[in-house]
Amino acid sequence: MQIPDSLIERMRTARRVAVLTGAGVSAESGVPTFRDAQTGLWARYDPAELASPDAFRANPNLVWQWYAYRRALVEAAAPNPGHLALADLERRIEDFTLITQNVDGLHRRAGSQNVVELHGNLFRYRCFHCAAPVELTIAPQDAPPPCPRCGGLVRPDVVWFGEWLPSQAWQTAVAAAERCELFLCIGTSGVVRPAADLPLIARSSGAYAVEINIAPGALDDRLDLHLYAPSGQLLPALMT
Ligand code: BV8
Ligand code: ZN
Repeated sequence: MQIPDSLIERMRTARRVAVLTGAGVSAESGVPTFRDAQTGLWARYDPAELASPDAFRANPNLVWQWYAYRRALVEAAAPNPGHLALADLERRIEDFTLITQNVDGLHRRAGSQNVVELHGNLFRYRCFHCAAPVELTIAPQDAPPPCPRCGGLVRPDVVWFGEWLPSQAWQTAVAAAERCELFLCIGTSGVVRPAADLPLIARSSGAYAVEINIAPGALDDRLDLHLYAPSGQLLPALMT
């Protein structure tokens, strides 16, 4: 993959950088992306159907088992060179914000410190009824445990479709997109909003916006540069 010298130069000189990642950055860690056919048991369910409050209300055990399955996948996975390259980039850039749609926690495991989790985290829990945070040392496999505070059902602390993003995370992400001079949009289909608006907010605020993906998607032709290669290979090359 030939990386344009102009981008290498921007990476060398940029002082304010924001990055948005999607499921594609975890693909090379063996974590299926949202729109890949989920393997095995989950091939017949549409993830967007499971990741919703209605699905949890209708069938809490099924939704809970889907997240238990995904936690097991992530626990067996390791950060890949793409995650590690982004952690390295954070150490080099004075004003660096890593914004992720992913809920797998792999950026933090790779050493990234300042991670804005727009959609929550698989390994955090809260009560579906009273919203109290819930600590689980061992998460049960087959059904949600009861909330210690109100007896309601415990849910994963992730943002489901139709739910608002955590306002602090969203405000931090928009502020970073508005002030950055270089915006990297990596491994996302650019379908889910409002996250997908961030590269456009950055570009309209004067940033140079780059997409890194293995194939064109919803963001195609809307950013300044589109590089098509696996992020686990391209990001380390970008950091040299
Ligand atoms: C909200 C947590 C306000 C849960 C997730 C019309 C307009 C605007 C909005 C909407 C609309 N219709 C509906 C909406 C709202 C909806 C939405 O955007 N729907 C979409 C489907 C149209 N958004 C919401 O509901 C959001 N909330 O809008 O609140 C509101 C309030 C009330 C009522 C209405 C609105 C909340 C969205 C958050 C949903 N939660 N995750 C969980 O994970 O279980 S989103 C989920 O999708 C994951 O977080 C995932 O990360 C995310 C986005 O997907 P991607 O990350 O892009 O992953 P995907 O599989 O799609 O693509 C992978 C990409 O990687 C591909 O491009 C592939 O080519 C690439 N790739 C693969 N391998 C590699 C690679 N790239 C590089 N290297 C590789 N090796
Ligand atoms: Zn409760």
